[in-house]
Amino acid sequence: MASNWETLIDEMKEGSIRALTRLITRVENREPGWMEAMKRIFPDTGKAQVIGITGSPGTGKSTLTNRITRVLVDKGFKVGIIAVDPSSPFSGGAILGDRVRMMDVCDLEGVFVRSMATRGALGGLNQSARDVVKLLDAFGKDYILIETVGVGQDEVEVVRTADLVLVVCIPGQGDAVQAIKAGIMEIADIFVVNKADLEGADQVVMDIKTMLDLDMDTSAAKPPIIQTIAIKGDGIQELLEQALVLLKTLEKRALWQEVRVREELIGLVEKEIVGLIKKNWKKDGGLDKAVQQIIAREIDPYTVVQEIITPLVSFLPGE
Ligand SMILES: Nc1nc2c(ncn2[C@@H]2O[C@H](COP(=O)(O)OP(=O)(O)OP(=O)(O)O)[C@@H](O)[C@H]2O)c(=O)[nH]1
Ligand SMILES: [Mg+2]
Repeated sequence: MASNWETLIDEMKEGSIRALTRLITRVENREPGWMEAMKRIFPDTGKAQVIGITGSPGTGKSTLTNRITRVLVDKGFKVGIIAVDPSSPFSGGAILGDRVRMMDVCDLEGVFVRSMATRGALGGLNQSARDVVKLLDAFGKDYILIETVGVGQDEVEVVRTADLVLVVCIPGQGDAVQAIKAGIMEIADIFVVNKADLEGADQVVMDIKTMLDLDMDTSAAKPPIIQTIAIKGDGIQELLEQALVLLKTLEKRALWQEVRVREELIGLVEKEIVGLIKKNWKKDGGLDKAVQQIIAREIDPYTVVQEIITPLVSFLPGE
């Protein structure tokens, strides 16, 4: 491992925010040695609790995140925030920094905010978020909040793996119904009906209750529904109390741990093996040759794939 990785990790462990920021960027960019670096960091992870905050655009997720952060900081906790920016379909990149600036808690002692683009992450959004969570965890954050817009599979995947998921709805947008459509209904541990100062908040609560009652699984505990007015801070204490209680009691946490580790492992292996094959295959012109041979019908793609896979199988770990 390049020695500057080591220096960065040491500095990060001593509390350097600059080192943390650089580590995140370098791991996100998959700079050589990133895996060695993550290996060194892994023993210091597993302590932070991760809360996902999702919902339709403009429901007040950032305002809630700010409020929750303030309460946690007041309680003496250190908080990391990951704000996932939807990438513009035109530029392919994100409006990076915008979200970070929106977070008025950036300057609070013990708070670290990181923006992340939905696209462009070399390791994939999901893995990138997992890497950042680990880095923040190792840095000593007690709570990590991940804000994502609840549209699009990638964003939903990211919050899904949080220890606790808040799904934010607001009155007057049929958001409760939208939530089901986006498939985020199932992942909610708590429903937050924000903008309760607006007309129709009670109706949204009723809608959510109705939907939950339709759920066939009557044995499962229903997620609480909490009304908030994030701009004023109303309901935030109650929300957080419920969240902390659930975090302590959720069986999901243990179950998820297994699912998460499994998914992460398979995801990493997939990415690495494919990357390795591509790199080596291209290097000696083997890929070009195979393409030409297939076009000339001298060989079929299936044989080519089997030729690659077969020798691999004997090296795969067994039980
Ligand atoms: N009336 C009212 N407005 C609110 C409340 N909470 C947030 N807002 C406003 O709603 C708008 C959107 O708030 P954000 O916190 O940026 O919402 P968001 O869900 O993070 O938005 P995106 O990240 O763009 O999806 C802002 O103008 C907030 O001031 C609330 O409780 N009541
Ligand atoms: Mg936001």
